[in-house]
Amino acid sequence: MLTFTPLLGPLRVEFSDPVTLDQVRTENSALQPGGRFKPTECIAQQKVALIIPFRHRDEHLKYWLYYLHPILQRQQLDYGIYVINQDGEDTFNRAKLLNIGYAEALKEYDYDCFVFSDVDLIPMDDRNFYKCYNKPRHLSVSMDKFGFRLPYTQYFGGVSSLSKEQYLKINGFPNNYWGWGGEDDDIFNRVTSKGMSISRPDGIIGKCRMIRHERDKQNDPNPQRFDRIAHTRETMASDGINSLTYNVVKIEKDQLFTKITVDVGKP
Ligand SMILES: [Mn+2]
Repeated sequence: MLTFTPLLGPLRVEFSDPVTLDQVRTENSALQPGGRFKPTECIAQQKVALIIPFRHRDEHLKYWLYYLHPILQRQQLDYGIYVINQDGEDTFNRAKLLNIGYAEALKEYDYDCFVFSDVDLIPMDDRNFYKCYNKPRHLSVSMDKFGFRLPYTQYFGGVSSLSKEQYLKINGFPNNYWGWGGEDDDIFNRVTSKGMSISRPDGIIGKCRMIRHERDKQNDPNPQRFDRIAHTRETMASDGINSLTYNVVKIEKDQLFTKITVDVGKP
């Protein structure tokens, strides 16, 4: 007899019904504190840390947790959820928050795979495995926002996964992209300049929905992004996980996630 739920394939995803954290907690009673889960029927192939860069998006986080926890459990992953919350109101730095998530998750557990996800992106098919592959993987390939297709071939934004080995090979992510845009292209450049290519699910399995929202405050398009992207090859050896500095302000353990509030500095 199966005591776990098998994969369902295509999923209904919508953001009209209200969701409360208490409801999500009740529906995910098998979780350990900090949003940790491990299958009981088998030994998971990978230990996966899910890293979410965050600020003022509690409404989106509720939906993310509501949809993702059951999916990740059906995928039989040994996983933990890390919400990396940028303290203060200075300019947002997504890629630096991702680096911090990598570093902080490894302080807790011997993760070998890292899935980096925006808080407002929900997969529409649970065959889209939130795990690592033999190449860095782009998971959000077919977003409703872009008419369910890639905005451009090199697009690596939204949701991606890298094994620890792949992440270290590219020296992690850039720390100096302040504001919106470019850091995902820089990461793509890091991957290809180290001789790797990316893998993707097909456009059906890779469908996902983005929760509609206004542009955040203190996250205006970064005017330096084009110049920075043009120089990834020269800068990546000295800017990355090997140069990461930050201060942890607070660590909170919810049943559904670990929230780490950090001071990332300013431009
Ligand atoms: Mn968005």
